[in-house]
Amino acid sequence: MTTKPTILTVAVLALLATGCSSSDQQTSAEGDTQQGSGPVISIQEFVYDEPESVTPGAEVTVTNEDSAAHTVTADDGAFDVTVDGDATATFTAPSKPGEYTYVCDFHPDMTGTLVVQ
Ligand SMILES: [Cu+2]
Repeated sequence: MTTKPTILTVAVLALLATGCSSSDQQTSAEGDTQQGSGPVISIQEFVYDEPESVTPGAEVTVTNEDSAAHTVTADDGAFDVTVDGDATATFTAPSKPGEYTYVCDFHPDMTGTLVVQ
């Protein structure tokens, strides 16, 4: 019974060595850079904290620090995204410049304005 564990150990070590030699690190580094540079709407205690403006067609990240789910729903339907509690979501800003008022579907008192320019 001593040979089988030895063979398994060698196999696992070989797999680990293969995984370490891949180029995964480059891919993840690029992804982190893109995420960090985009506009963010953060939601905390049922209040939107929005950027001054975003560029047309920008990917907007929505971070929800509440335990309750919220939505970012444009009054004219230009965008609509649901963000679960303690979660993050993204949506694409309208391509047409303007001021887009939005509301939370679940909490009508939550309102904001997305300025696209
Ligand atoms: Cu809400």
